[in-house]
Amino acid sequence: MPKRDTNELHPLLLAWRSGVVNLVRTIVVATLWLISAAIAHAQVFSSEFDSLPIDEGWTLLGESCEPVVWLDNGVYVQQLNFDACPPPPNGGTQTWRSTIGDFNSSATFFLEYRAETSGDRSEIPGAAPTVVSLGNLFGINYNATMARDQIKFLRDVVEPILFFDLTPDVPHTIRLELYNDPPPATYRWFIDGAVVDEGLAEGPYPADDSRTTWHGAAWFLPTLNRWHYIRYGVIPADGSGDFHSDGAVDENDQFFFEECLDNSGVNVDAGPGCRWADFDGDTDVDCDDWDAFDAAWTGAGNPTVPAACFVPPIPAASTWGMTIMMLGVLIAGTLLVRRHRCFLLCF
Ligand SMILES: [Ca+2]
Ligand SMILES: [Ca+2]
Ligand SMILES: [Ca+2]
Ligand SMILES: [Ca+2]
Repeated sequence: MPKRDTNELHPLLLAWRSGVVNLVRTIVVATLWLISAAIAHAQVFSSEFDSLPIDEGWTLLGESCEPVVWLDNGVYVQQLNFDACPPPPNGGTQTWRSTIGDFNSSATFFLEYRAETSGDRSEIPGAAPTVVSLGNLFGINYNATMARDQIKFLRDVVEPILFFDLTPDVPHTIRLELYNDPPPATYRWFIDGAVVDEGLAEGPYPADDSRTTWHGAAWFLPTLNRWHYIRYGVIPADGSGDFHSDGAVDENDQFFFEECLDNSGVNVDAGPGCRWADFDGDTDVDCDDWDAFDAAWTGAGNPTVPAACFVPPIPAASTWGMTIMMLGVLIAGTLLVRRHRCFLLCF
């Protein structure tokens, strides 16, 4: 059958076909834009525990002996004991996981978490009371097991195991930074902002089916674990104001900027997790940095000024004039009233 010449198609059919092509093109462009926007915004994953882990992107890997959990003002609490399955060992546990394959081939990567636990250091050999680990199926493993007053870092089964004492009964910020490119890949562990271990890594990470796992457990003793946040992703550029490395300085960054500001101030080192917020590179995050953050703002409108950096507006010259005139009128009025009283009462 001879092919029909397009020119023979009815003008209405041609218009309809052109409309469909344009619609498909628009949908494809919009979809690609949305995908690129999602990827761009996914440079940092943050779980702040304003809601339950399941609602913040974590998958429950397993639990046992009826862990009791709740949220407490942005903190996820795990109460793990032996009530449901006595006697020890091996009481309550709860384990959460997330794949981090989106960050494969990243030049840099960090994981930072803030937590506090009542669990005893004697629990550490039993992978308790808290564990955070990064690993994959090819042997790379970064593992932090934290108790009330001690933490153990395990980088691989063949590497030295490191123990550090911790101040008990306060939350601690644990941070791992990985530098993959340029090679050779290196790692750096921090406790509360201070480097405690660094060196050559086994290889670039994340790579090859990577995942992060966090876990609470009661081995021989009960524990109360308080998880403040867990964040990971690409290390944001120093002084960029762009926590998520998404090219925008907006309300998504402001929460983290204000956290840095609250924990720092003039000449107080803000720590490795806040280098991106330190615009002038003097290690602190103060109101000078806020001014730079404000100037770099690309979000809608203007950012809300943090209370620490709020400066009341100075009255304009005309306002000063009005104020002085009103004060003069008040003083004159007071003097007149006094004289009037004296005229009536003083004779
Ligand atoms: Ca929190
Ligand atoms: Ca940003
Ligand atoms: Ca400063
Ligand atoms: Ca600064």
